[in-house]
Amino acid sequence: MFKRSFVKPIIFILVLVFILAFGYAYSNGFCTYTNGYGPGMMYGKGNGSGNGYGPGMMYGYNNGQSSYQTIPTNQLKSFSDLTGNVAVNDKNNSVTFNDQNPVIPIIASPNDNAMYSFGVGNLINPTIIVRKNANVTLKLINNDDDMYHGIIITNTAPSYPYMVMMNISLAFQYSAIRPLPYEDKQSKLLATGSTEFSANTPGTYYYICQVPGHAQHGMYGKFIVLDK
Ligand SMILES: [Cu+2]
Repeated sequence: MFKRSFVKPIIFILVLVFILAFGYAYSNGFCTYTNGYGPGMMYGKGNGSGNGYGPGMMYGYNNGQSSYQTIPTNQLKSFSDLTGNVAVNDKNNSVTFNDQNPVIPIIASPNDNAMYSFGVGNLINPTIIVRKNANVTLKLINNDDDMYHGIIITNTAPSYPYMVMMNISLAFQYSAIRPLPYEDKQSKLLATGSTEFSANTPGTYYYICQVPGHAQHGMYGKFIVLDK
């Protein structure tokens, strides 16, 4: 008798605590990361930098390099031209950046046949290769006309689930660019963002789009850091 009378209240309290906890988490962006993304949250609120993603933009998180610029759509080609000591190998679909300070321009959704893809040079989702300790400048441009795209370099190998951000870790500090808006057709502008990081640990990594479902649909490629 004594025991039984406590069961219902305890269940009630547990349910209440759950609801409150969920509500709190939701109001704070649903979920915090503990795997190196810093203060970012899913459905991130940004950090007040006012960079136009608006509240509730999925997977917004900032690593201190969150702003984006726009360039005229007709400058896509010059933006994405490969510069420096670069070897493009279309036989094995790889691009090797031999410089110590490589600039890697990546096009999200390079054409209508490759919406869920990245383009580097004229290759689709190529293996990107850099030297050990390269100081990489990663530049992303979103050429899509109706989807956001971002990029993260991760240790986590495919395959990727729909909610990919919950299931990956960041390969290098700052090796990510938050999702960029799609083309502004009226003003003919494309959004670009960039980040810099040190490829300080040789190994095989992957670059992926963190927007839900995109990596699952194949929006990723290999990223290799050579050991010399
Ligand atoms: Cu994407």
